[in-house]
Amino acid sequence: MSEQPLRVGLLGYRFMGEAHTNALDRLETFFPDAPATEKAVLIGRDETALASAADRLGFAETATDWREVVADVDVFYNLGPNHLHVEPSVAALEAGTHVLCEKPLAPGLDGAERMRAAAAEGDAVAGVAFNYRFVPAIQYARGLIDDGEIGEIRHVRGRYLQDWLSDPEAPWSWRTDAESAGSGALGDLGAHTLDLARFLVGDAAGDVTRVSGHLQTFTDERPVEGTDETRAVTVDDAYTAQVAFENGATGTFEASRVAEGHKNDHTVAVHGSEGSLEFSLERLNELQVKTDGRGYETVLVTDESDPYVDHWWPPGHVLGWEHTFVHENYEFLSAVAAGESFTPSFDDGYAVQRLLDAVARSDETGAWVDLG
Ligand code: SOE
Repeated sequence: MSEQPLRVGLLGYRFMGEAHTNALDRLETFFPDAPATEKAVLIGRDETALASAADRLGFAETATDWREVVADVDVFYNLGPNHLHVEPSVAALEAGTHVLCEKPLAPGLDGAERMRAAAAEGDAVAGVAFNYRFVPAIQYARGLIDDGEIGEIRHVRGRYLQDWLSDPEAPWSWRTDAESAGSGALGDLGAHTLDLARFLVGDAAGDVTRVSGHLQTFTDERPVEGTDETRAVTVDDAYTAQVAFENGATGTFEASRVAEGHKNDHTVAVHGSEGSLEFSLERLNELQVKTDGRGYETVLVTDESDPYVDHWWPPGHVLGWEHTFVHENYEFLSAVAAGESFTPSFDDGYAVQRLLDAVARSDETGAWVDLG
C-alpha cells in the first residue's frame, strides 16, 4: 500500500461530488485500512461556485480546466455530466491516472468504446460508479444465487421509478438533452438496473443475447431556469425493455422519471426454479427471500458477517444510500493501492452501454436486437 496519500482530482461538485466526497471522508473513520487520500483539486466551470464548493468539501485547490489536473493527480473522479465522461477519462488513463467515472460510461456506444479501449491499453485502474452493487443486501443476494439457493434462473425484473420530472414546468437540464446525456431514464436509471442484473445473474444466467425496447417522452420542452425561454427535451422520460439471457431466462426492465409518487424506487427481483429474491432500495437493509417454506421471508441484512456491516454498527442499526458510496470507494481505492483490478470496470460499463444502445436501436426499428 502506498505510504503517500493518494492525490484526488474530482470533476463535478454537486450531487455526485457530495456523495463521493462524503465517502472519502467516512473512510478514515470506518475503513481505517483504506488507502489515505488527499482531496487535492476540485474541478468545475464556475469559479465562484467552485471556490465555495472546494471550501465546503475540503479540497485544497480548484481548477477550471481538467486538462491541467488529470496527469497531476493519482486518482481522477469523473462525476461530471455524461458528455464530459469520455475525453477527461481517456486523457487521465493515457497519463496513467486511475479513474472512477459515474454512470453511464458515456452518452453513447462510441464514447464508451473509446473509454474501454483506453482502460485496456493502460495500467491504471478504471471503474464505473454503479454504487448499488455495494448494497450489503445486493451482495448477499448475489451469494445466494451463486450458491444455487434459488436454482436455475428463470426471470429477472428491474424497475427504477422517480418523479422529479413529472411536472412539465420542471426545468430543462443536461439530463434532458441527448447531446449531453445520451438518453434519459434509460441511461440515467436503466444503467443501474441493467448493471445490477449483470452483477446478480451474469454468472448464473449468462449474458443478455437479445433485446426489445421502447422509449417514450411525455414532455417535449421544458423551461430554461432564469429565462422565459424553453428548450426541447430530446431524451426519454421513460423506457421499457424485455431481454433474453443466454440460459433462456427472461428479463423485463423499466425506468421512469415521471412516475408520480415514486422518489427513488429501485427494485430488482430474481425468480429461479427453486426460489426467488426481491430487493427494494426503499428498504435497502432487507432482502425478501423465498426458498423452502411457503412464502417469502424478510432477511434483515445487518449481521456483522454481512458484507461491509462489520465496519459500521451492531446488527439492526441500519445503513443508508450514502453507505453504498463508501463501500464502492473503499473497494476502488484498495484496488488502486494494491495494483489490482476493480469491478465494475470499464468493460462492465461498456457491456451496460451495449444494452442501452440495443434498447434505443430496438425502439427505433421496432424489432428485437441481437447481441450475439
Ligand atoms: C438522477 O436520476 C439520479 O441522481 C441518478 O443519476 C443516480 O445515478 C441515481 O442513483 C439517483 O438518481
